[in-house]
Amino acid sequence: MQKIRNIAVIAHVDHGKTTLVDGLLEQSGTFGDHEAHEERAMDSNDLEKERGITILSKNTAIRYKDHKINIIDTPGHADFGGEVERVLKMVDGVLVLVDAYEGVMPQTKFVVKKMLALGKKPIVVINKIDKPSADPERVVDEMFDLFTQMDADDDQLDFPIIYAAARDGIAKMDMEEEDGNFQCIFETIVNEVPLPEGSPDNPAQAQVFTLDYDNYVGKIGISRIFNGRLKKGDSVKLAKADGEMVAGKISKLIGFHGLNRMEIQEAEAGDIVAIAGMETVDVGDTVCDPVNPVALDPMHVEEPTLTVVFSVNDSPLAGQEGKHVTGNKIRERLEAEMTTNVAMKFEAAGEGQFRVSGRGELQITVLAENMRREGFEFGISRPEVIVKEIEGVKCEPFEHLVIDVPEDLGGTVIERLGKRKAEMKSMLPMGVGFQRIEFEIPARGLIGFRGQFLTDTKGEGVMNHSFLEFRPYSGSVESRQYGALISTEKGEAMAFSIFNLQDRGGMFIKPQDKVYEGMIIGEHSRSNDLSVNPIKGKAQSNVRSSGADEAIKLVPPRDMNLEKALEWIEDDELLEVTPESVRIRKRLLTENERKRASR
Ligand SMILES: Nc1nc2c(ncn2[C@@H]2O[C@H](COP(=O)(O)OP(=O)(O)OP(=O)(O)O)[C@@H](O)[C@H]2O)c(=O)[nH]1
Ligand SMILES: [Mg+2]
Repeated sequence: MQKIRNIAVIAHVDHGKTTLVDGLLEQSGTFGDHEAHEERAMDSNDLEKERGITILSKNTAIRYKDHKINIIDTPGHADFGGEVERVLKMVDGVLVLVDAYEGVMPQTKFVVKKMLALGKKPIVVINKIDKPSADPERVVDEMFDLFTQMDADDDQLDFPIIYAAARDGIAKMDMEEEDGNFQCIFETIVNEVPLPEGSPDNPAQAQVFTLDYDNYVGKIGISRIFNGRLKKGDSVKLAKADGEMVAGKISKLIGFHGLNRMEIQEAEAGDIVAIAGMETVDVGDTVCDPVNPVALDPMHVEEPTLTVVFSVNDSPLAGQEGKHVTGNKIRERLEAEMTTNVAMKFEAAGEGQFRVSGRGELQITVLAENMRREGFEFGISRPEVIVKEIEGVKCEPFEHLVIDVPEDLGGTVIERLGKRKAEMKSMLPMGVGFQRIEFEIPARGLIGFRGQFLTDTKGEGVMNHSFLEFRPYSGSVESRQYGALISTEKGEAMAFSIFNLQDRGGMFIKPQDKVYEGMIIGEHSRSNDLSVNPIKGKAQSNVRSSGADEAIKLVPPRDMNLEKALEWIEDDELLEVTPESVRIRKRLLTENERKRASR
């Protein structure tokens, strides 16, 4: 039997997980001498590269001496927290990273709690010790406090600590020591992480924790083998969550090494492999011995907390920029998404309307962004939190929110959050004129808050939140304070009119942008909506001289990307998303319709 160690890398967003995995691949010699690779090589899909975040957990394997170490890199963003929980069941130990300045953040708490509850062996990595503001001692204390609060057992509390600058390939076991390389990380993994339990001689049991899709072999289940052996061509039984047993055959077995996947003939207990050949495979399913099938405990999939409605685009500009515009196309695409993305749910919600639920705005934005890149055009409604009844009480999701703000702005932010039903939990100085304030807040109160927060803190504030639990409904919360500037005309926006409208509020459009009646072209500086004409040329001259037009000095428009726009809209508004544009509109396009509806 091989000497295998299975570990997951977990942390708050941006604390350096993927960078650390790069270093582990590099320093174990897994990349090979001449293999070119990009920074954060595991963040392999386009959106991950562009945004610099991990969206999907991914696994790799390295060799260290005569050990094979399977490593699963997980996403740190709270919206993808459900992934982390599933991944944790597949490993025997974890590297918990924490930024040497930022310290314990909401998602650190979330992942540490799950990891401890599952009885995993932690190795704490205090990362980014190179930062001038780094305070490793304070952060170690914070981690001890966190582990104690979360009922770590004695063995878990006795965690090894590694100090690292992952980006520079530096690590050491003591801050007083000279900088070393990752040798100490490999040694700690090999010495501290328990060997996998289970035996190759037992009947086969492998559990699927991630799905993948390949055009040639179809659906693939990435699985940890807990018992037995799996061979290419084996007949197996697939145990589903509902107890059903489906007969199947392993058409292909795929192993991992570094950034490569290769076909293998056989794998045994303890290892992590990809299994192809079973179209009905789902996350949590057990691939079992056909004669003696025993299912493993099903996996708990976190429930969605947020929902939006995707709809067929019915704006006056519909069909001009996208390839796929019909309800059928949108439905097919959403259905395909749900076959591999277990954290999201989807249901039809009327003619050309589809309710899509997930763990947060980012998860929904990532799906929408992928779809527009594939040529889709569609509308999206304002995100709503999912309210559910628990023991007869109406409950809604609550979040743990941490903000870091310049000291003189704390008051403003606290007041703002108070109106959104946030309850302050603590306030601490953070050095260099900043303070850290923690809150518990209904998720509803956070919708649309980020933009306001950045304005209030002049872009200097940092906010982080992660899901806490469902709690009784907290009554109404304050939402957007400003009205919309709504176009009354269809045509192309003129610089001259935009110039004249600038006093009314912040503009979202620039000259020559297409507009239509009912489209929102800016944020009014007052609370009411205002109808305006953005296509009026310069007075007294019917010649729209573009030369003269360009000479006007305009404030650059506010960049309303998909995420910002989604946060901004209200219930009576919609986003219009196409491969080329993100427009904001009123659901009801004419003023008459809106008046009638408001009566
Ligand atoms: N100064 C410093 N920066 C680092 C270090 N390690 C990583 N970074 C930077 O931190 C940023 C985030 O790194 P990632 O590796 O993407 O972080 P992550 O934890 O994988 O992030 P998510 O997957 O999105 O949760 C990048 O800009 C890295 O270059 C370090 O040791 N020192
Ligand atoms: Mg990452």
